[in-house]
Amino acid sequence: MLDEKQIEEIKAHLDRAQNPLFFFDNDNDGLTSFLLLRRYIGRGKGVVIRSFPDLNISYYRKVVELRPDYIFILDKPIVSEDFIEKAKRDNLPVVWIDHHQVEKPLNDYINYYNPINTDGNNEPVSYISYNITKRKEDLWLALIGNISDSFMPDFYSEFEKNYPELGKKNPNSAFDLLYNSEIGRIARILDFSLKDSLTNVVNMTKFMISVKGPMDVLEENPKTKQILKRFNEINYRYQILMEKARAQSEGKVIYFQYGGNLSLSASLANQLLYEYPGKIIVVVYISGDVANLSLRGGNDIRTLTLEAISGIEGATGGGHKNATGAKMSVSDLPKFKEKIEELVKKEIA
Ligand SMILES: [Mn+2]
Repeated sequence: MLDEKQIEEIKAHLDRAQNPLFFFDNDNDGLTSFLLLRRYIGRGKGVVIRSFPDLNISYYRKVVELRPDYIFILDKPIVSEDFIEKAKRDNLPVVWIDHHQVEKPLNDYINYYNPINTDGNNEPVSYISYNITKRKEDLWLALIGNISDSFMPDFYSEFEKNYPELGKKNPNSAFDLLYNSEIGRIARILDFSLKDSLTNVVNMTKFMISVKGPMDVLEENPKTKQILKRFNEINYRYQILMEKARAQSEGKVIYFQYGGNLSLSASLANQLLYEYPGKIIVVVYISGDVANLSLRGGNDIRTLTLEAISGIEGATGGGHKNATGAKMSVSDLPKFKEKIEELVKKEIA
């Protein structure tokens, strides 16, 4: 976790920012981090980052368009050097809060906060954000971000006391809550609503900035209609993919490949890991010539991922010790699959 001094520094940045622009990662940890900070200071705009693996230079157009006096970047492991250079030239302070393990060095210009560099732990950015804002009425949002990133926060008992009907008694893990409780259902609704069109994501974000409590997300009304509709559509497709993936779960490595116009890899990989603990999960989404992968399982999936892509030209990958992503050309997939099998075998021996 960040230390007291770092938390105070971030608070001071937020206080100084009159018109901040928040860039956040395209998942529940990124979304709820933004919501926690935005609801705390009551001003600023948010932009979801859909470029992978970095926040790329094309997003600087939002800075030009919205003319912020501060840039906050949440839950994104890489920011393009051009983006930072432009911010520096425009004299815009950049505050970057992340929890991914990344290779140094970073540009000195950035105010960079990462718990890994403080005490070695990697609590989600939503956990850090909650510890900055400490707004009790937003505890449920923080919990959604945390369990979506497979993290069980120390404030769960407080949540359960306030919302006994949404939680679960003595959950085994964060994912136990994600898949087997009402707050988990709300988390899954938000996760899929991030996969809607940009216009609908903007509307969802606006709704979430002023939402009173978790029950408001579940209630069907004009404001939640599109969110719930999108959830039902995607969940239908998602359940079919889960069934297909379960059907190929015999080996130590569950390798599941699919296509279509929607990537659900991170969600699929998380649920497969929950249902098949001890296995190595590789979920591959194919879009044209490009394969996007989500990997889970084992003691250190990060090392395994990096080793498996090391011989493949143009492949990128990284993330956490327990969850990674990778990207490569479709033609390199057989080689990658073989390498994974080989590495996993070696580890067993
Ligand atoms: Mn994230």
